[in-house]
Amino acid sequence: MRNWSVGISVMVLTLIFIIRYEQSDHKLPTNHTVDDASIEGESVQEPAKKKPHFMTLEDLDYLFSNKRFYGEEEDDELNNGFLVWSRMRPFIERPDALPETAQGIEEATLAMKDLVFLIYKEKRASSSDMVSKEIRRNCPGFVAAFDGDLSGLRPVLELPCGLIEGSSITLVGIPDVHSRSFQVQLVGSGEARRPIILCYNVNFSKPFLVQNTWTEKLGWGNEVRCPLHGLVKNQIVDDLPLCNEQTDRIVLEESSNEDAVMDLVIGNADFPFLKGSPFTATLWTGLEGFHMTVNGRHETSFAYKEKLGPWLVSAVKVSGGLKLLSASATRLPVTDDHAFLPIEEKLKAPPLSGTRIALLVGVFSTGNNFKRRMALRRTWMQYEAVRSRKVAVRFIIGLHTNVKVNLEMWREAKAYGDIQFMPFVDYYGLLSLKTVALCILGTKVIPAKYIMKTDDDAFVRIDELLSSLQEKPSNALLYGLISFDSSPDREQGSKWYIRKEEWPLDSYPPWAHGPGYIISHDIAKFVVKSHRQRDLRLFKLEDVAMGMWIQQYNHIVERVTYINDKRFHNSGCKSNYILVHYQTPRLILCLWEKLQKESQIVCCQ
Ligand SMILES: *[C@@H]1O[C@H](CO)[C@@H](O)[C@H](O)[C@H]1NC(C)=O
Ligand SMILES: CC(=O)N[C@H]1CO[C@H](CO)[C@@H](O)[C@@H]1O
Repeated sequence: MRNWSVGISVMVLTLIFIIRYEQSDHKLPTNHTVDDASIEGESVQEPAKKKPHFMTLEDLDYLFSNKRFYGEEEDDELNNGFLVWSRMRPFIERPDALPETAQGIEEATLAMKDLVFLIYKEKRASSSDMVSKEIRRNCPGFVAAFDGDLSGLRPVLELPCGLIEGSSITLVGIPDVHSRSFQVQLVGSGEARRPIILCYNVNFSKPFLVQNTWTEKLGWGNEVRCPLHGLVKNQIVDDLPLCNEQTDRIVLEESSNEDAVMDLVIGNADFPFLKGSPFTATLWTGLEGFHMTVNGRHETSFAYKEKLGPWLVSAVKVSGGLKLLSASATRLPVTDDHAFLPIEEKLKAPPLSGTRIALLVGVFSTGNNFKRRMALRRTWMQYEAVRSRKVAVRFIIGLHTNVKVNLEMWREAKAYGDIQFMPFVDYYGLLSLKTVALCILGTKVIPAKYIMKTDDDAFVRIDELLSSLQEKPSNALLYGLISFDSSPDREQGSKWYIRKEEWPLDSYPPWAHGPGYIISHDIAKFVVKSHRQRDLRLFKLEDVAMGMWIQQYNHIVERVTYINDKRFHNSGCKSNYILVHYQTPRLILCLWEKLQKESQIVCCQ
């Protein structure tokens, strides 16, 4: 009886929500990735493309309007994760917005709608005792497919929660004896024409390997071809060359006679793939790019392209002249089971007191970095100053394009209360919007004397930082590892490449390195106010952008203090640190243990 009434009330509420949404001149919600029986009956049409619609808190309220269903308590949880969301609107809708903004907002709006559908679906399933395993196990740590499952066009592997640094995909197969080529593709999620985050093409005609990306908007990117053709010879990704030297040698031995080339291929062990011979190929994700190992030898590397990071991958496709024997992916992002297990009280963010705190730390993170966030919660977020609310730590996260990742983040936000969602998808080019969001958070929501920006792979010694801050000015301060004399990277293709239109001058003003810097409250206030008045430019490198904004502040106040401290390490670790960067979750736990058990400020390797 009870189940019945819950089911009906869900249907009624869903209908009300659809009607209200229709009336409010918004795009109708569609079930992009979720099939929901109660929606499928409706005839839903995609309206023509409009200017991206910023989803306001009011819109979110529509989506979550259903207090009777969720209960007041969950409604608060909703609001807790969206404290900056609606305040971001004026900063996002400016005409000189960063290039990725429109796409970022549009995709986030769709992602939010998909998420609401999934939450409805889950609630309904659990209230009618049909809790499905599929919903519970959103993010598997390992997926595999063997022989029988591997035919046809559908992806050979689905990766619902993307890849993280250290994930790997292993394919075992045999190129056909008459194969001309075969391809492995890592595709993203989203609309019908999914982006290709890596297309790996093995071509036997020459032979060569080609790596590239594809998006609907930009088409194919700049390919990397092995054997290399001169030019980019010395480029490295995560300390690895773009192509294996032995593969490169094929070019030198190459003959103009096609038959001779064919003989060479079949008999030449220097090309990693041989027709008719089984291979084991492992594609793994580093910090900077994808790497391919074939039969135990590193063959190729490919730097991640902007907006096409490994976290966006949602499936592996294989095509061409190849018999695939097995495919598997391991070390995928998994979550703690926050939704179903009791949460340790000490891991939850202490409630806000409302009074001004000493320090707010904003940790820039991204959707599927579940492990990294848990590592911080268990380590430096346990400092007494954090537990006693003198310091607050919040993760600043954009939405993901995959609904399952968003659902996991949603659960995580509810469980720990330390996540602030951004109204856009987490593209690298939008990082400085997060910086603005952090300034809003530290001035309007959690007022703090100092505001710090850091990353989810950094370890911060909060105690040492606080005592160090004690003797620093309370106003007009930038504190961290400061670059006083640096210039824009004009090398096309570099991750830091800056066009003249973005920054015409030959040097940057002083700026502090992104893994960890601290600003005083007045600077944050200035940043928020001046952005609202559009007096400040947006710039895609968030740490340099902060330096530019502070320089402008300095024109007004003429007394900004820049304090450089070499104990902030922006790459790697050195003992007696305040902050270290590029630390894996395992290293973060190790650093904490060394501090706790041995009172030693030393690195772990
Ligand atoms: C393989 O290379 C040949 C010669 O360069 C080219 O004509 C052919 O289109 C390539 N095949 C694929 C699938 O890329
Ligand atoms: C309205 C709409 O988009 N419906 C889709 C919901 O999802 C199913 C399965 O994924 C599709 O077949 C429907 O077209």
